[in-house]
Amino acid sequence: MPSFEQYFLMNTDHVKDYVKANIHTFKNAQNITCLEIGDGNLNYVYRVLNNDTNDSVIVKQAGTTARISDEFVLSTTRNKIETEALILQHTLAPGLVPEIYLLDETMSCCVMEDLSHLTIMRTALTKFETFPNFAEHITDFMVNTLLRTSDVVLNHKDKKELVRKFINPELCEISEDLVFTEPFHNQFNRNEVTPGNEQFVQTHLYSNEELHVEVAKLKFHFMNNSQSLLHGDLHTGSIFIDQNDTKMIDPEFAFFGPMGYDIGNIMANLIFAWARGDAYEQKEFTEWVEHTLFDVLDLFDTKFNKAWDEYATEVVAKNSDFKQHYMQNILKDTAGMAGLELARRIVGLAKVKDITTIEPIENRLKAERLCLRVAQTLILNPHDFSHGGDYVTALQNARQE
Ligand code: SR1
Ligand code: MG
Repeated sequence: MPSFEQYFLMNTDHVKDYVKANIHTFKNAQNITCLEIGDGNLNYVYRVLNNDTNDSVIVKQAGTTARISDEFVLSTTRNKIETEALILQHTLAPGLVPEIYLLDETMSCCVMEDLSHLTIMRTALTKFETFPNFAEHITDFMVNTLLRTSDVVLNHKDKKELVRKFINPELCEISEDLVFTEPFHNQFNRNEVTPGNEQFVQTHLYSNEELHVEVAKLKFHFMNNSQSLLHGDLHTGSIFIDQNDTKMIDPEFAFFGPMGYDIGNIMANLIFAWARGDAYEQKEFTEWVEHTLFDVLDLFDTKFNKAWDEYATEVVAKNSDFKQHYMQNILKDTAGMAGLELARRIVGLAKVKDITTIEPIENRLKAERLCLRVAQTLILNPHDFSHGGDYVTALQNARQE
């Protein structure tokens, strides 16, 4: 058995030994199964099952490059950031993230609660499944993790310590490139525009100077506003779900940035689900998505206001006009960031199954153009999006164009 005292990338046999050596419920296990189940772009994820007791755990290990492409050479310390984010989020939003059993900084891995009885939300949405508790759960998660890591609530020195702890330059660079830069310029060789939409992308993204200015503002806002501890990659592939539970996973992109980035990612990924539902004429499903878009933003607003009154410690924040100003800025950021996520997942390196699996191709092209039209509206007119209903109206308008 390897000693696990020096980092190496484990295979399934190593992971079995690792769990036996480190997790007491597996210590004497004779009959262990281990499967690599990761489908993300960066890391390796193993499900380890003790067949005699039915105990199971997840082991997640960071490699030295991203799975999606060797071009991304990354420090394996990202696993520590992810695990520490999950530990903090667990205290702020209990029940909404997996429980961590072990963080191993040498092996750049963690062991956590097995959530494989749940489904990845994006996979379920592509089958037009709906989730009645999603809006409640995601808004509980976002209000608690975002507001309660901001200067509104935290002692400012403690908050600065956390900002330092969660400095995450490599993963932030990926977002700065893939979300804020490459989708809007055609000189980067990582974009992939679906044949048939080249001219549309040229006009609406690559040659759109007015859009470029707003994107630049959003990029600098992302890099320079350490407002809250973000999940940093809060899309529907980072959520496990069923009819009762919702669990947010994979915060390896966590860092202190503008709250609107997380909220905007959720809104954009619901829009991808809507666009797919629309392409397949799934009326009941698209209506559920519309209600959810509506509820996510409006519940966030209501709960955030309530939590502010309960948790704010900053003296100057105990002022209702300031609170309103703060919320208006979050909603404006949310719209802009949602627009960026919509654009980058259509033309950039990391796409989404909701759209890429739409057939026939004409319908995919149409859904992509719809997403890009909504993206443009969100980025250029973020002040027009202060309610969930404004997103639904934008979708319906873009559908008519
Ligand atoms: C190189 S990583 C590509 C994308 O996958 C992650 O989930 C993030 O969304 C990132 O932008
Ligand atoms: Mg991920």
